[in-house]
Amino acid sequence: MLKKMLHVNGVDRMVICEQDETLANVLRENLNLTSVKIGCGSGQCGSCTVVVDGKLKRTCTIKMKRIAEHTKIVTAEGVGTPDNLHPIQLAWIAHGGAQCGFCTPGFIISSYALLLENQSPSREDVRDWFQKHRNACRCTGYKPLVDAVMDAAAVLRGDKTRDELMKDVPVEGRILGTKYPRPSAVAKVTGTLDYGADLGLKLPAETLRCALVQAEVSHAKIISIDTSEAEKMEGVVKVVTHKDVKGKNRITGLITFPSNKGDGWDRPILCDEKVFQFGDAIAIVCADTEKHAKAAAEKVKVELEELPAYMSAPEAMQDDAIEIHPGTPNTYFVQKVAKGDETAPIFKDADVTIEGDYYVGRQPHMPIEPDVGFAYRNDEGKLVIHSKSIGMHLHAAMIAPGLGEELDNIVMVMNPAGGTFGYKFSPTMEALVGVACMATGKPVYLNYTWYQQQTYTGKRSPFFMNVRMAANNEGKLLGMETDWSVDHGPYSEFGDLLTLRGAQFIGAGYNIDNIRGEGRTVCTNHAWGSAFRGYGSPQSEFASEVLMDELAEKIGMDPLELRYKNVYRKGSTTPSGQDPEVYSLPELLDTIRPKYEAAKKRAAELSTAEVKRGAGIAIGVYGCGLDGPDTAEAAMELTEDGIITVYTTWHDHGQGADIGALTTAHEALSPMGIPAEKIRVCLNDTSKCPNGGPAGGSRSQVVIGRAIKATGEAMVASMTKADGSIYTHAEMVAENIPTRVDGKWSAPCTDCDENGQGNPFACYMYGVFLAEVAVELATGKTTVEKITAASDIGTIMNQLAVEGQMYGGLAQAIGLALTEDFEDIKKHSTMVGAGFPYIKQIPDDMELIFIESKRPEGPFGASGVGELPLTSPHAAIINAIYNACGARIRHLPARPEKVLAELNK
Ligand code: MCN
Ligand code: FES
Ligand code: FES
Repeated sequence: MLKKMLHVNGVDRMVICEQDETLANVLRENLNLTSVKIGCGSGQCGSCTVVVDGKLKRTCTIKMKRIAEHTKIVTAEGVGTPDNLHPIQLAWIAHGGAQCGFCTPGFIISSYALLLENQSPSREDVRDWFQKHRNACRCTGYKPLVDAVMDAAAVLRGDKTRDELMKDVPVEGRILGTKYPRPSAVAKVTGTLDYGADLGLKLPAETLRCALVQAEVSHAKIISIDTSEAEKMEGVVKVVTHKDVKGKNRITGLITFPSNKGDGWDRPILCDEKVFQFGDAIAIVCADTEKHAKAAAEKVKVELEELPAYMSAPEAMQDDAIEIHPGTPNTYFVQKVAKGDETAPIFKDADVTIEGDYYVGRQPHMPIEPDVGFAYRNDEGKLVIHSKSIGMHLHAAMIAPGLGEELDNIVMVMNPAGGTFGYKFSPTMEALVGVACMATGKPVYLNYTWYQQQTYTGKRSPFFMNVRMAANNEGKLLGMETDWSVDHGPYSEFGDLLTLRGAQFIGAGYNIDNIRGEGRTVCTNHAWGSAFRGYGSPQSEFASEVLMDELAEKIGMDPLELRYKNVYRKGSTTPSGQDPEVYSLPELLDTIRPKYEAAKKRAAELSTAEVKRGAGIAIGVYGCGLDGPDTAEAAMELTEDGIITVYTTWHDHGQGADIGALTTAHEALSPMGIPAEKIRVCLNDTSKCPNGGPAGGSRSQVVIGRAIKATGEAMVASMTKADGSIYTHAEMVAENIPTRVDGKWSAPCTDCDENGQGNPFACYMYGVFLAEVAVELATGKTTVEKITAASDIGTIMNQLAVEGQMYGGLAQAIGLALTEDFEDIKKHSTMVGAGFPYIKQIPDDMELIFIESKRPEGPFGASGVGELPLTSPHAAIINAIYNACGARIRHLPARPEKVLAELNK
């Protein structure tokens, strides 16, 4: 142990700790400075950054023995406070720099150090600084962060006032369509918002800390599990195995379609008979400290008989492959698509046909915050589970039978989350902490390392696709044939639904009268398939958007004009036969056309013998909602203090559920003129919130938005007197008028049938993406120089939220196109190894253009936005690479060696 005096945020603080403890842990645990976040834990993300003796340091890798007595430390808490914000924090709010906010304190302190050194940085200086100091953000696409630093610098220099900085924030009146900051912004920029790991430090002392015993092979039979040595280790209270699970020990995958050959009960909470994938949980050690739990986990002996591991769909589909779940074929679901006439004769007679094989792989979500959760019994005896769940009611139903706990006896709470991007549509650790709490009778806490986050949470499911198109010489599409295999990993969770996305979105955006195709869901031993932003559309539309470019070349048409000829207009139908609710693609293409022409000209001018430039486009379409009559419920309550609280489960990944719910409620309540400050949102607790449904499929603004609107209208009706004046709370109570009202909305939609035909979504999002790239011929390295996105997401409810969604999604699309992967479990288990896009990989030049076609079914005309920027921009990038240098990439990511190999062909 050592004792040191540190000078922290202007005062001397004494710390007593182990020699080998990290500075990050000491700041967090000994000094309660929880603005210091632990993301990667290995110096790759910058979320633990503080200023140490005037220099920026990532504290997760610094041992206390290297810290000198009286070292001066500044953390985000020392930069500004909620009632005295520093200009950097204010600028972060003004530019919507904090989405999930997990990276925010690290960026703020990094900017603070930069501005101490350089009061007038250029944008490139700021970008170089964040790159050098490894400040990583997964939500914002970085551009708003550079905007914020530039503005903060101007305020610090005296070139701008604080009021000028906040000029776009309305102080009264309507907030719809403005840059009104999200309610959580101040807590995020000051580092005072408690995420799961911060709450973990504040749990009762008796809370047990958990460590997992995990499989290190991908497929095996379990012969025995010996916990005897581990049980004797210091501090260990219990080693929990499948034998301690009261219920079925399975998480149900909630099979959507009856033709699915599985029963959905395929995912063990704790492995009993078999290991199905690398990282599968076999036991949970519960101990007094995390260190003791981890040490004991090493001592659990698991005897395994390894089985052949099928690490891709084609491998698992081989005739001699054994069944991964005995009794269920590895190909367990088939989805057909049949629209219009048979396609074989059309292909036979068509002027032009074209065919391509495409692959979009196992993109990892890579939130900066690793998965974290805890569980306890409340005073009513209910099992309360806190996690990053973005589907609390859904997850309770998925885990209750496995735990052996009545559904009514489970309360789910969502902690503030540092990004999920969809992986939390699956339960991850909810059942694990539930089991551990039930088996020990104590509160329990579990925090994954970033390595566990990467290797043991779901990933985007790879699609292996073959697509054929037939057209006439004028470029009119006549027919399409598709075939796709979905590698869904070992667990069935929504795998059938994902497979349906191939039927709905290969060829989306174009009026194709005749389609035939078949897709299938395949069980493999690689990482289980969970939802990921875009959910099937980035795979599906990659195939059709790259093939459209290939078709344009074959016909001799410009790729934009070929698209223009075929996009949805009145009378067109989607691949599932639905009438699109608005027809904005021609206008979006018209908007992009001059920019595309300019981009092609720029590319020709700037290309050199060594570096070729090019421009490419793609259209993107995605539906907002869960298929069919997707439903959400909400409630509102007026309390004595005059506050109206909105209750629903609009789960906040980081996208801005709070600002979405607030803006929608404020607009719905506008006949009463209630100021936004008088509306509170409560979104994260199933014991308080009616079921709004999960935050997937960019559904919340549309579906929950409509439920909030309906509730608001009911509230206005209740609170308005006959003479038009408004009741106070006391008057309502006196007159026995209920102060709480409920509201609900169901989409007027139908599920798709066995041929993929139906009206699954009430609203869609539409976009056209233009990418400009530079390809180094010697290395094959591609740089995205600029992205322009023209989008129609209906009415913009909040400008900061929408722009933030677009920038962040575009950055993820660049990652998907060029670097991101989780194929190689070893190599891709770190942020750097998996191709996480840092700031210099993302262009500062991103241009957003919006048209706002009011959606008939959307609340106040709004559609969704979250997934639009990850539908197809990666296809635009791949098309731009071809335009630049003639290398046609059909297999993502387009890492330099792949581009080089194509160039050398
Ligand atoms: N919005 C708006 N105007 C519109 C549409 C939306 O202002 N016309 C706002 C909404 O109020 C909300 C945000 O934009 O703040 C996204 O709304 P919506 O498209 O309805 O999506 P959801 O709220 O259902 O969010 C989920 C969606 C999905 S499916 C994933 S995955 C995702 C995403 O949004 N994961 C994210 N965005 C993310 N952003 C961050 N920072 N982190 C994630 O993990
Ligand atoms: Fe320290 Fe990532 S750099 S937690
Ligand atoms: Fe940067 Fe979420 S706001 S990681």
